[in-house]
Amino acid sequence: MTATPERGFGWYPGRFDPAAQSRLLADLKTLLAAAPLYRPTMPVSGKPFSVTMSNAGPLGWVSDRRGYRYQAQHPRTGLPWPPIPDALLALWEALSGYPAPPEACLINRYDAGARLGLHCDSDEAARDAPVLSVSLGDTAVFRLGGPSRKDPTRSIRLNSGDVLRLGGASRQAYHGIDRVLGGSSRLLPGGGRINLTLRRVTLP
Ligand code: MD6
Ligand code: FE
Repeated sequence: MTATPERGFGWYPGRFDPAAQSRLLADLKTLLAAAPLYRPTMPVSGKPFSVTMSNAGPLGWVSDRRGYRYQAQHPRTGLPWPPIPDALLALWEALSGYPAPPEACLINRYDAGARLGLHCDSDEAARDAPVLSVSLGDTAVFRLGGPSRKDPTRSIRLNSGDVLRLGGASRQAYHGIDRVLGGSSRLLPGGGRINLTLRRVTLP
């Protein structure tokens, strides 16, 4: 036995039902009023991301010319990130199999044409904790590969309310968003997609 199954890869279609999605969206609206979405830039090149971002929790993931890192303050407002909504803390309790709470909830917003290149989440010291994600709004074409960029990949359609866990071996797997299917959900006014990723950053 090498992996604990409940901490490995998991895909939970419709884990949040439509009512729970609406409640979570209401929480996000309040949260984003305090910590507005902003457009980060790539390290070195300074190229803007096609997604806009914000965070909740004691730490937030940020990217700028100086690199990728976690920090306690919103880079535009200078204020601490708002707390992680209770529904997401409960999700982590239920599905992470990890003995300590998440410290960061990265909020990615995809408007028309936005995508996310193939990457590995590797800026966390707690690489033994899974990363959990919640999808809201339009369906995304998620690409999942292996630990090497050249490994074969498969494609997963993430619908509104779906939860994904990258844990165990899949924690080191390359993944990204190829595209978002416009008009596939009516949850977000004006369309688009929001993805929330819950991470443990520091070793408990
Ligand atoms: C997204 N998700 O769904 C991007 N990372 O928009 C991720 O990059 C991700 O869904 C780690 C674990 C789960 C994820
Ligand atoms: Fe990721």
